[in-house]
Amino acid sequence: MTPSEALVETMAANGVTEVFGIVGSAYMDALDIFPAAGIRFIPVAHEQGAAHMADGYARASGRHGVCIAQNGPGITNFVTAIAAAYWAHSPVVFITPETGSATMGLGGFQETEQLPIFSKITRFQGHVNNPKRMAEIAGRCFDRAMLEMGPAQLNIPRDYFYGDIQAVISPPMRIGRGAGDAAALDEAAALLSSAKFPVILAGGGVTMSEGTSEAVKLAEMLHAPVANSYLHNDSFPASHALWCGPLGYQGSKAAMKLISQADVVLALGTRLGPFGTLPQHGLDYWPASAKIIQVDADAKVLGLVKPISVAIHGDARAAAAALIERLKGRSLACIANLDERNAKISAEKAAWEKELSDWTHERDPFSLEVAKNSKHMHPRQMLRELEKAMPRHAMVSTDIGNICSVSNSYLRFEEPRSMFAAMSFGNCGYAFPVACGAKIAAPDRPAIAYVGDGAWGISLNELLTCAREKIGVTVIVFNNGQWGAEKKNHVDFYSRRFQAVNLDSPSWAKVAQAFGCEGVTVDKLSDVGPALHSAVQAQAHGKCTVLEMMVTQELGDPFRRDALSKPVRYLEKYKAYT
Ligand SMILES: Cc1ncc(C[n+]2csc(CCOP(=O)(O)OP(=O)(O)O)c2C)c(N)n1
Ligand SMILES: [Mg+2]
Repeated sequence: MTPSEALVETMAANGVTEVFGIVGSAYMDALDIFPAAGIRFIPVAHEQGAAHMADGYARASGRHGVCIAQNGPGITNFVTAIAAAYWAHSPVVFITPETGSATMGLGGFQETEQLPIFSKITRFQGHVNNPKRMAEIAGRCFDRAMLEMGPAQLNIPRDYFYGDIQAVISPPMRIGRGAGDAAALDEAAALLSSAKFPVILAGGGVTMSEGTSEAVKLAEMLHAPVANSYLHNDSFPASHALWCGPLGYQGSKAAMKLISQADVVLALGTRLGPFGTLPQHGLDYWPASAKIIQVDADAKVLGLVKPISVAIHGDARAAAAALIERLKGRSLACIANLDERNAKISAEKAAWEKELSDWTHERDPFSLEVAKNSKHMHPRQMLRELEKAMPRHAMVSTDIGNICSVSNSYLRFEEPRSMFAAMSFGNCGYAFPVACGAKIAAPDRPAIAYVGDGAWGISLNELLTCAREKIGVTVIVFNNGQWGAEKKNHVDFYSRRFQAVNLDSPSWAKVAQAFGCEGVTVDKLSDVGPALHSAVQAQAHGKCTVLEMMVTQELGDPFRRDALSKPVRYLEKYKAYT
């Protein structure tokens, strides 16, 4: 076969049915035969969108997301999205055709070294150094993306698509992780059985390992409250009596107050990322003296951020099942105070729900001032309406911004693979293309993106893709006329010296219509639910709708109070800038 055929056959062997990208001569020989291999090529507006879509596709399906682009600029356009996929543990295989091997290093057309650029944001880099090795190296990229749960790069000098080779297409190699070291599991079971106030922190690993039912069973056995790790609100069903909401920025006070009382925490499938456990709502909730059992499929993150007592290198689902086995029939200290703990769980949850319902608007002086004469909706009330109207089985992606962050308190899910947030990389422009990819992976589920009006400017070009490819997603654009999250820092630290934070924008509803999508402006709380409902119905007809929510400029708590300090100026000319 030819190397192009070997590549495409390897993709087919790995179950690839969709690939995102922008057409380019570098890989046209392979692209030509995609249809014959049953692969749909989805042309996008910007390669960043392609890689985000591959990320959303992978996160929604649990299968590889794949993208490809032209050597040089097409590939450098991938960078931000690949970094985001890296921190989201998304098994994206990104194929990077490179300058031809015969001219590499001469500074020809569209030439840049493509491996160093991605070296720190990729779990595996495969370089086809000889066309005869195309199938072997491509296959390894697909295997490693799953083994390491993250992006794998397949770099191919563009002349290596051509030639006559002998190739073996190996079947995919999926390596089971297992529950982890038996002695560590024994130790964890002993700690859990002697715990008086065990709490489970369910992370992304629960979702990725399809371990929800094991997590539920273990929680029920211990009657342990369960918190979601930051931006993994789909790691435990929200309707369950033991669910208490997410930790971290704009998370649940109930989760924070309950975990602060824990004597043993089971951190199940979470790296305990530093941003996700920062104090919030004035609560420094991390239980510093509790025993922490951490389970993760990546041994390198065990004990990396927080001190832990027991490290379990294993699959979250398998480890939970192994712990259930060990705890069966054992006497559990936490059963003695069951009623008392149950009462605490319900009381904290009820208190937080009441607080959220009463928290109709922000109450700091800036927010009160800007909202006073505004006819627009309060963001929190609008978010509550969206929560109430959220369809069953919805997948929601969220961007980076003040309102998207506040939405964390109002996003609850019953099933895994439902929430796709920008995670630790925190790039504005994430949510919309990710929702497009998720929709293509799961066409029967509603796909909804939450995006601030600033971040919308980065990503709205993919409306073209939605219109052209009939991708039915719903975008909720929060129009507050500002880069609000950054403006909040001007308010808190820079004496309201606003610079580059106010946005003058066209009607986003009309812009959407000009792209061939639906666009609706929503200015009344009572219209929020019905507008979401109609937009979700339109998804079935491949219609993308932008719901432009007109909201006040009030601002919730900032992202990084921890990382800023009041300005200090020594030079005379800057003295006024304090
Ligand atoms: C790509 C990128 N550029 C800049 C930032 C810095 N940043 C973080 S939040 C934010 C403001 C977001 O504004 P908007 O999308 O309008 O949402 P809002 O805060 O107003 O709700 C900016 C610029 C970022 N996170 N990512
Ligand atoms: Mg904004």
